[in-house]
Amino acid sequence: KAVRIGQFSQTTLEGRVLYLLLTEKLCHRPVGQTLREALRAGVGIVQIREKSMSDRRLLDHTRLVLDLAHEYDALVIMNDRPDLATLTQADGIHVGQDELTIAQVRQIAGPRPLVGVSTHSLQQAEAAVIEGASYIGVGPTFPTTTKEFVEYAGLEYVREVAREIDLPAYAIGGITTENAAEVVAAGATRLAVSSAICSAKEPYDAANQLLEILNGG
Ligand code: TZP
Repeated sequence: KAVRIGQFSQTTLEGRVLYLLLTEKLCHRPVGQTLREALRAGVGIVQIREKSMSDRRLLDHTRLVLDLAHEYDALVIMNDRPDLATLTQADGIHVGQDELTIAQVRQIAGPRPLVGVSTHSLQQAEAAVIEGASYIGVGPTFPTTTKEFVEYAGLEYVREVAREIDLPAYAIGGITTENAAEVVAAGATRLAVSSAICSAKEPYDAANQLLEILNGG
């Protein structure tokens, strides 16, 4: 479903409360199987996050992920690659604070795709709103081995965003089936995870449990 927001035509994120950052190397099972199980459980957004694939492989991988995700009506976001997102007609692009700005991403990819931004402070979240982000990542909430950080924004930042920011916001960083309830109690209504699903022995069960927690179960 597409809605018009200013000059941008955007796909709504309504109901897409669980976001999977898919990284092949983190997967306990073959990546396609991991993804299918996560989608079957109800993951609504998948980010392709591959730091060491050649562009050719990444293009092939993206096409496979797009086919599978769209079968389940999920969206596919490319980490940091507006060029490849445009070539593959992916649904969106995600950038960090040190990567291209939203305006630069739009110059390359045009008005169609979603553009998400990682934020680590309220000031960055407010800037993302002003710059026209489609959604923000909010973290890191807990220590994680998936990415190196010097500082953790923690649950306090989740609380601040819940109070102050009116944009789809995904808490991220070290979130697991064990601690997700604390994040939801702090006000998160959306979660983004990588290892909690990718590295799980049963990705379907992990995604299902996270969704139950998000839905108050
Ligand atoms: N950005 C903030 S935390 C993070 C990224 C990409 C890693 C999330 O991975 P995990 O395994 O869910 O901690």
